[in-house]
Amino acid sequence: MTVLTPLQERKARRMFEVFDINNDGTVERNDFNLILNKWAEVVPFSRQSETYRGLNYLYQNRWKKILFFADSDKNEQISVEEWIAYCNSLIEQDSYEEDILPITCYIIRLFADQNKKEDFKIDVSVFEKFYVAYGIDKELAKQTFDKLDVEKKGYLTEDEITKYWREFYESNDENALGNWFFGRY
Ligand SMILES: [Ca+2]
Ligand SMILES: [Ca+2]
Repeated sequence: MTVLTPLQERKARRMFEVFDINNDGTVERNDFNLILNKWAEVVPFSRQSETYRGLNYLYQNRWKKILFFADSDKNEQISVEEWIAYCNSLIEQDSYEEDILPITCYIIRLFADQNKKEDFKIDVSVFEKFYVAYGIDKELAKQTFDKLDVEKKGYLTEDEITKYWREFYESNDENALGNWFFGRY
């Protein structure tokens, strides 16, 4: 069994902190509902929309999988220890593309559709919305965006975002820029 390196564990803890959006010390279904409602607010889209139903479906599936694989004591809450064990198994199974990528692409495309652009560019204002949806300080969004926009283009592409997210999720390289995906780690 692989064990997370200290760097990977630090990032797993940061991810837990981000997903525990109501800050009650566990990740539970309600955190995902709150995140979904935040998306509805910041994108925005209505709670009666197809978009809401689509994203809700992805989140509920994700939550069911998390419960199944991570909730060892079956209390429908994920403790930080359960989360870390879960992240460990995700890396072992190399499941980024199956578990994580679909929701990310769905969200990026929400912004793309809204702007009617095919090759969507994520500028700092959209990046700030990502952070607001996860309850992270906007100021940190700007600092992080500047770090990630290495070529100083003023935008990030979908490919760059998904590459950084993947690095956050699984990289063991201290110098990987994606480590900063959620502002700090
Ligand atoms: Ca929580
Ligand atoms: Ca539990």
